[in-house]
Amino acid sequence: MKTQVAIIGAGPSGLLLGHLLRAEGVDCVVLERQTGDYVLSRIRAGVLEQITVSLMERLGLDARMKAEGLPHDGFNLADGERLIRIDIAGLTGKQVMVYGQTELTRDLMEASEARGLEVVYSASDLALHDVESDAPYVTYTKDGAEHRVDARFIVGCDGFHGPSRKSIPASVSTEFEKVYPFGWLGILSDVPPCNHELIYANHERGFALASQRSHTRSRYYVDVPLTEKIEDWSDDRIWDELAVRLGPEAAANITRGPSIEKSIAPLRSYIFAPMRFGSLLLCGDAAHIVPPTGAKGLNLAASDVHYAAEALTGFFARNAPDSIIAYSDKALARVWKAERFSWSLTKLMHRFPEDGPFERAMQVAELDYISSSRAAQTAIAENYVGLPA
Ligand code: RFL
Ligand code: PHB
Repeated sequence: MKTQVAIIGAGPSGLLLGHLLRAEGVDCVVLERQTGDYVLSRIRAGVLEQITVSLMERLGLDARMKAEGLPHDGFNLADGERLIRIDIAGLTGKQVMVYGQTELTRDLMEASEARGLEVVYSASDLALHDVESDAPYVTYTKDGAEHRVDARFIVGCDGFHGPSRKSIPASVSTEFEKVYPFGWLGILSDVPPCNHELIYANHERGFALASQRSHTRSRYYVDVPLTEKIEDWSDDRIWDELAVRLGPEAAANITRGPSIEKSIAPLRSYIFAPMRFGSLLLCGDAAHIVPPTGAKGLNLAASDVHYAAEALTGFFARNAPDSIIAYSDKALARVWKAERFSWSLTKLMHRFPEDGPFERAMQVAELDYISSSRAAQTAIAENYVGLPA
């Protein structure tokens, strides 16, 4: 098979890019290792920035998001006693949209056939070849048969563990990494949220986040040491811990219920540069990971895809080959700022094993400063809502 762009991975990056390219008349195919149902079973992001919402609008795939998503004007930081509200709408004139990654992915998946976007699921043993040349190709196996896709470009949208990034030689790339000494234990439950806006809490006992997917579905997290086993966390133990860490005001409004999903996700900051090598471009988690504290992972994937679509349509539709060369620097400029914000909010809101009373006092002082400074709140709000692309 021959195409203009071979996209590896049908997560949100791969599907969004596929739709944007098809809308501009660029030929592409998306190759995914898992089944569609498996991709939809991964419970991940919940908060969309304007850039992600705008891409769905541009594609005309925003109807369900507009009907079922919850626009939020603000969120809260908690220090164990009080809530500090960050009025994102008042401070930036913008909003964020609470709409699950699963739902966004479903909307993209369901529209692919009608939009002429070919997605091959259950493609195993995928390998990239000749990515440094102008004639790269991908091989994979499906239903016992071997397949080959020749393309002008390959875009790696295959997440942190995918093969794309690994086909870029170490001699031309640099990795930046920070692994955090804790993970987030998440619980999803069909109960009303304890608050109409998100609450990120830094309590003596650790971090907690009260989030939501709808008026009837809640998503909560607590941080736990990486040595913890999910089997040791009964639903009751998680609800008890949330009630303490979120503080008395939120605790009074928590509705408990059975978990639909429960998992521990490690926290990491990671950047791979450059985000292009020869005819291979990287987008999303394939190139970078942020700790989830800033709600940036999916949104950064969307901004990469926006730049990649611009570069690729520039190449094919407008005869502008330089757009491909500019891709990595453009994408990385936004990535680094989102990495910085996610790292600083993670440091502010979590207890680190090496922290003593001094570091705790610094966190309390910073939260106190934020509570009284419009300038500090504006800086947080404009980063949270998403810096301009
Ligand atoms: P994905 O979603 O990992 O998709 C990659 C796809 O590539 C496929 N793949 C392969 N396909 C073919 N051949 C191979 N060899 C392949 N290897 C892998 C995979 O099966 C998969 O389908 O990456 P993508 O598209 O770049 O999207 C990134 C986002 O998923 C991620 O950044 C966010 O989920 C991060 N994240 C959050 N982001 C936000 O913007 N807001 C949030 O509120 C937010 N909360 C979160 C999060 C991530 C979390 N976890 C579990 C890591 C909360 C959590 C708990
Ligand atoms: C979520 O709802 O899963 C969520 C929300 C905000 C974050 C991270 C995760 O910062």
